[in-house]
Amino acid sequence: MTVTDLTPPVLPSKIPLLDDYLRGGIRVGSLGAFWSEVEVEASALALQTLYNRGKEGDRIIFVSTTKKPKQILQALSELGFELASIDLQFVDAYSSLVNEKIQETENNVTILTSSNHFRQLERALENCLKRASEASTKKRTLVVFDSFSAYLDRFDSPFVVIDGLTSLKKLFQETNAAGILVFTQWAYEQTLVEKIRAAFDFVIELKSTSDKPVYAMSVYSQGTSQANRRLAYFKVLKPGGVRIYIPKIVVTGPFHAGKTSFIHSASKGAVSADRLGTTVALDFAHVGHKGFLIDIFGTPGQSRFDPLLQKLGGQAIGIIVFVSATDSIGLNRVRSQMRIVKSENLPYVVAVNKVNLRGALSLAAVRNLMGIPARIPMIPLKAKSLAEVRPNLPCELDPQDVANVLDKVILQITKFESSKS
Ligand SMILES: Nc1nc2c(ncn2[C@@H]2O[C@H](COP(=O)(O)OP(=O)(O)OP(=O)(O)O)[C@@H](O)[C@H]2O)c(=O)[nH]1
Ligand SMILES: [Mg+2]
Repeated sequence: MTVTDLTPPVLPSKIPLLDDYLRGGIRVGSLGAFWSEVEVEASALALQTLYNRGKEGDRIIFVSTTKKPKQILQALSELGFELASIDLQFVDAYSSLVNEKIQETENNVTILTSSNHFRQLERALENCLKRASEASTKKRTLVVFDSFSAYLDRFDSPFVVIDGLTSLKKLFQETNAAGILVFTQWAYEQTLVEKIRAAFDFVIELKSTSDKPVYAMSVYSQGTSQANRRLAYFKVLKPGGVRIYIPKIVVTGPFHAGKTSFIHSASKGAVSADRLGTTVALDFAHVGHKGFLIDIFGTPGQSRFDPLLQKLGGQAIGIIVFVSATDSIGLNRVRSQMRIVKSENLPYVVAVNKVNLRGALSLAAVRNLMGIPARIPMIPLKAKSLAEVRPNLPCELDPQDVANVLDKVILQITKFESSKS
């Protein structure tokens, strides 16, 4: 047997950063939690994971304790998720609790008649999972349990259920499955909280922030020390789903380098305050990119706006230094802008625009002139179509070049975060 045979396969959540933090994703046979404060949209993360795995061909079993399956389908549709090709089954541990007349006869719903009998729930799950693993040995199953805390609240002695988690995990190991439970922390006793946490292989802790509706997410797995905690921010878009949120990237650089052009190329909804072809206040855009949502602020290139630059730089979590390969005067000026935004202390990249114009300097020459260290990425850009460039009007930049800049700046930011922790 080789070493790889011993490693259980991994189900990536496909939520950016989360998979890095989980070292690849959710391990088959494991049990994890979205563990949240009240008021955090933890269910949205569970639904996003469910959807991402469903699209990858995994079977999904949703154990529902606070909603009817129909309401969950509704929540999925509000997030904009297309479910036609997804193998989704429900274990409904809710309807009988509220004495709903049970009308759902779809064959993908198992309704529990006694909603607070853990053995019954366990048996229903076991049946679903065993049937599934008989039908196909290759397919894997993700069990989503929302919400586990609401379910616990039904019991006078929740310890019985917590002990039951161990048998669930064993069941997952036998049936090529993994489970993720939503847990909202109310005022539980500390000993209970510790016991529950210890039952999970990993805990994704969710918190609200002062900047609602932005939430913070951090991951603990067994053996991870507090110091190794990694943090990410997210928002929930309806429709759209979960987006890892980067609150402020600042684009700085000399006059006329193409900063406004870049921001408008990155987002159709960008807004600018331009006068006579130059930016006089700010460019701003919400940019969606590969599961991230980034707020990008473009600064004016002229030096009279330096105080604004200073203020924005102080709040930035990443910088794009934007220069033109045809403007050697600007390449000199940019150094003072970089000092003002303190780019050296932040994750940053250098975007070199207009590389295909006559007289453009090579990337190496630009790096030399600006004195940029080798570890900092430099990304070339050009106009999408030279024929469409107009004097004093922003133009559209090559989409692949724009995407490269976004990729690289996100990488710098996330690398930077993890090197701090
Ligand atoms: N040929 C070419 N022209 C470009 C490119 N990018 C921008 N331009 C043109 O350069 C001029 C300045 O572009 P902007 O995007 O306004 O530059 P800016 O950096 O925002 O300028 P300020 O706000 O004044 O500092 C416009 O006429 C653009 O059409 C490019 O890649 N190639
Ligand atoms: Mg501008």
